[in-house]
Amino acid sequence: MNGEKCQKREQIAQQIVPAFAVDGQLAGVLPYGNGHINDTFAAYFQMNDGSMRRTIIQRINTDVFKNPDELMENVIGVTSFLKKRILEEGGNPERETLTVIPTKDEKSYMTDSQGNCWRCYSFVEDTVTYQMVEKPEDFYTVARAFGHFQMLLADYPAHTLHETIPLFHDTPNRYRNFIKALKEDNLGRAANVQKEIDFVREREAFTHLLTDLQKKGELPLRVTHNDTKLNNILIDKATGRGLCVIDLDTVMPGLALNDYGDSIRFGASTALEDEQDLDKVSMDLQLFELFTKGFLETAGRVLTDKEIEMLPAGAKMMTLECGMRFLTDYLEGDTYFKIHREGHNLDRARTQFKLVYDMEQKWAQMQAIVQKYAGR
Ligand code: ADP
Ligand code: GN1
Ligand code: MG
Repeated sequence: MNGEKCQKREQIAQQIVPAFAVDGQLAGVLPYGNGHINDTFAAYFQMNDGSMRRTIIQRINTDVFKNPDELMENVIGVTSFLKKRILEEGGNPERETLTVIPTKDEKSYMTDSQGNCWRCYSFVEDTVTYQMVEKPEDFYTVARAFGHFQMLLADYPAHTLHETIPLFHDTPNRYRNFIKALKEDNLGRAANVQKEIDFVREREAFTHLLTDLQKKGELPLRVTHNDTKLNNILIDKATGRGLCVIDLDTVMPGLALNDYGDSIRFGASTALEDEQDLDKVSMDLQLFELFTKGFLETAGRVLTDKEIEMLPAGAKMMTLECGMRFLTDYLEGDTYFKIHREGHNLDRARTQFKLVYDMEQKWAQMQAIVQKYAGR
């Protein structure tokens, strides 16, 4: 661990953790998880009876989430609502959704002397997150959990939710941002990536498909998660089941297709999101089928015929959009997504475009699978 990281852990232990209402003696702080946006740590506590307990301590990325008060209001609203619904169903609200641990003065987050915002969650123990599906059948239970999450939030008062990132899945707007970054080309990187630029430009018309249908009233807005990748669900170690949907920062009104699509983008891939050997990257039809089955068994009851018909388009849209976002960030000098090596965002963009291409080759099979589980 480098000096800067050690200093940060020291600062978190001395200034951040003591602000939260957690019992026990702080024993240490370690970096945790693989998110691209927030800085996540696990804080370990020694309890009076000698046992250890840990909590999640997270620095909220306020470059991305500009209004932490509104963000935390959403998180508290959604988790409180989910806890009631989970209890009604006979589930365990401590494990099946996030629990915000307040500060000692009963705030949902604290601000440190440098203006950084920090929050604390209970650690959901005996769970694991994956960067890739390990056992195919797990992906089916993940689909059920994301579908179920959407079902549970179907009656959530959508008008009370703040829009934490404006135009988050407005794909035509993402395309415009990409063109702007390309025109500015502040780092002179565009010349390296002509093939990727052409790939995106050829698909401009497609970027409008779902937003146009929504504007025409043919696709409904629902309360959705908007970031349903596999590492945003905690999987129960004992049962292999999708247990707890996390990373609730982008819960906002959106399209059900985007939640379905983002899960396919990440979880139905045969390779990691940043794989450099593109021969390894494809969209696995078996995983696509398992996810489609699980999602339609749970969320399918409320989806309209049009939504079901458009599921493959949701998968392609989220993959193309994410690829555009990675490429835009590469052109802009890697200011949004955390990177861990040079060209990291470009590697990520390339895997997404390879997946889009592969979906285009498998389009008829994807549609047939969706119809097989449409159940009507
Ligand atoms: P980011 O927005 O950066 O993706 P997340 O909220 O998804 O941040 O957290 C990053 C990682 O930390 C998750 O992928 C998961 O592995 C882990 N994590 C987050 N919250 C919890 C929790 N309450 N219990 C256990 N692990 C968690
Ligand atoms: C980010 O926060 P995280 O790592 O779960 C991003 C998603 C992207 C994803 C790509 C708020 O998700 O939109 O799809 O990276 N989250 C935000 O892996 O921008
Ligand atoms: Mg995450």
